[in-house]
Amino acid sequence: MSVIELSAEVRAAVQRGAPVVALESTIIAHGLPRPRNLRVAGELEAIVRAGGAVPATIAVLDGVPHVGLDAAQLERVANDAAMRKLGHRDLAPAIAARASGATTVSATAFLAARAGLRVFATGGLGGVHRDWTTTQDESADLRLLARTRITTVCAGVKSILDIPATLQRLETLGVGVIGYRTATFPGFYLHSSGQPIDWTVREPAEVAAVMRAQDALDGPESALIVANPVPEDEQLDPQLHDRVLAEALHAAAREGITGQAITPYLLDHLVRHTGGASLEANLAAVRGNVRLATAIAAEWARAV
Ligand code: PSU
Ligand code: MN
Repeated sequence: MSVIELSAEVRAAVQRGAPVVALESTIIAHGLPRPRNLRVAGELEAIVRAGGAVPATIAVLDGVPHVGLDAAQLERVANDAAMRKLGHRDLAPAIAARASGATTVSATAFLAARAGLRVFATGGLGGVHRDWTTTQDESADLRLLARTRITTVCAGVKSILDIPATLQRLETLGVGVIGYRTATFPGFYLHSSGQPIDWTVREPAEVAAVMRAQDALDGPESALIVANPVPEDEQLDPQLHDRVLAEALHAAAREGITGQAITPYLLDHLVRHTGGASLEANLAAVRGNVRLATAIAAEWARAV
C-alpha cells in the first residue's frame, strides 16, 4: 500500500489510461493572494476538464499526500493560513508529523510521477536565485526534475531568478528543455527572457513524440520541460517589470528575507507594486500552461 492517496476519479483515469494533468498547490497557498487564489484553483481544474482530462491538484493534508482534491480539500489549501510550503524533502517529515502543506514543483512532480501521472502544469519553476554565489539558493525543483520522468509545462522560471544560471544548471543536470512555439526561454511575467533555447515544437503531438523518444531511450529518468510563454499581449510591461523587480530584490535584502520565504515575498511584492498587473500576467501564464498541458496529456493518452 502506498502512502499516497489518489482520489477515486484520478485513480480510475490512471487505470484506464485517460488523460490526467497534475497541478501544484504552492501557487494556490503561497503564490497568489486570497481570496482570488481559491477561484483560480477552481478555474484551473475547469480548464483541464474542458479539455477532456482529469485534474489532479496535489497537496498534503493531515500527513496524507493527496493526488486529486475535492472541493472542500481545495478550499482548505487556499484558505488555511497554517498550510506549510512543502518541497520534496519535506514530505517524509510532514507525513510523520501528520502536517498539512501545499506542495512545490519538486514535491508535486515527485508525487505525480509516483501516482502514475506524466503531465504536470505550473506557473514558473523555481531555479537559481540571483545571489546564488553567496546564498547557494537554488530551488530543489531543478534537481528533482533531473530525477523524475514527468513533462512539466511552465512559463520558464520566475523572473526573480538568475535565468542564464538556471538554464545552465538545467543543462548540467541533463533536463531537456523545449520551447513551445518559441526559440527563446520565456520570462514568466514576460513573453521572453531573451535567452535562446535549442529546441522548438509547434504542436502538442510533437511534445508527445519527444516523450515517447525519452522512454524509448530508456536513459536516466529525467523530466521534460515544456517552456510556454505568456502571450505578448498579456505580459507585464517589461519596463514596469524591471523597475519593480529591482525594488523588490532590494527590499528582500534589506529585510533579510531568505530560504523558503523569498519566492512568496518577491511574488507578493510585485503584485502590490504593479497595481495587480503582475498577478494578471502570472495568471495568464498559468492558464496557458494548464491548457497546453491538457492538450499534451490528451495526445499522450492517445499515443500509449
Ligand atoms: N509558479 C507560480 N507561483 C508559485 C510557484 C510557481 O506561478 O508560487 C512556486 C512553485 O511551487 C515552485 C516554488 O516550486 O514557487 C519555488 O519555490 P523555491 O524557490 O522556494 O524553491
Ligand atoms: Mn530556495
